[in-house]
Amino acid sequence: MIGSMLVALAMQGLALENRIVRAAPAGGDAAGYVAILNAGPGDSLIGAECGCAERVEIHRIVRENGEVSMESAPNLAVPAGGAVEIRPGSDLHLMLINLREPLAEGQIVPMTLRFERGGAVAANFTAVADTRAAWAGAAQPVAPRPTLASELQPLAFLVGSCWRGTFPNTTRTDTHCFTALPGGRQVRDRHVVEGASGPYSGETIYRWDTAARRIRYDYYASDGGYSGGTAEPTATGIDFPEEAYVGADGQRLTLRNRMTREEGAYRGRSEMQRDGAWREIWTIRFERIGSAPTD
Ligand SMILES: [Cu+2]
Repeated sequence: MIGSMLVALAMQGLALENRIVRAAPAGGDAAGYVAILNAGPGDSLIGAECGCAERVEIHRIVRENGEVSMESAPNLAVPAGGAVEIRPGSDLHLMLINLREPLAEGQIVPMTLRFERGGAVAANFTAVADTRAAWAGAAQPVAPRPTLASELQPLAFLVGSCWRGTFPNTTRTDTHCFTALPGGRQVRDRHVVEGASGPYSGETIYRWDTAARRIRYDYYASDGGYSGGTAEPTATGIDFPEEAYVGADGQRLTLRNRMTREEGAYRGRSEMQRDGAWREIWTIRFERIGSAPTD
């Protein structure tokens, strides 16, 4: 029965399955359950609402010194290409608090789940008397194939999007589009600089270096220049501590770059080493301008 109501929200990369809530009288509380499948980049469940209840909280069951209690969790991570099951019998449930109306068995209960990245996702839940039986009877949710290898997760926030920044004091723009290669073992960043004297573009491939246990990247530019280095995840973004760049003219440079995440954007800072000192080349804020084209 529940299986027939599956809705794949493919556009957002988020799908909600096995949506059930326990039948309960008005004025009481009811636990809700759902399987969240995420075919897209990493996300986080940050809240839920139901017209049927005063409020809905994400609850986690805590066992301490033989006592069982519930605490409200501010959010719940939903990994890229993964699934989270808020399942009867687990430590997680959605708590519908102070029901405004009775939830009778079989009743459709519209709810909205809010995700940090995916925004509001509305879905109909079904009130059931026995949540465990209903969950067990539902089609087993199948986690989507990972879109990105776990080692490349620090890049996940970039993947699937295009970002554009303007070089300081110019009208020159730099546009980067990040996609995962088939299999999710590499990330490709294609960029194009527009507004310069001539056309300039390039491509970076990121991959996990199994020997060095680091993310490695290699860049090839349309003018023949190339570079490479490693990427280190930080608390605020990604560092590229040492990039060996060879220009079209054969000149070798040592660069370092830092990517700092911001709301809907990231800040890129690039420095060059000269005479033992680091000098800034530029800092550019790249704003997300849309989805990356798939090919
Ligand atoms: Cu609870």
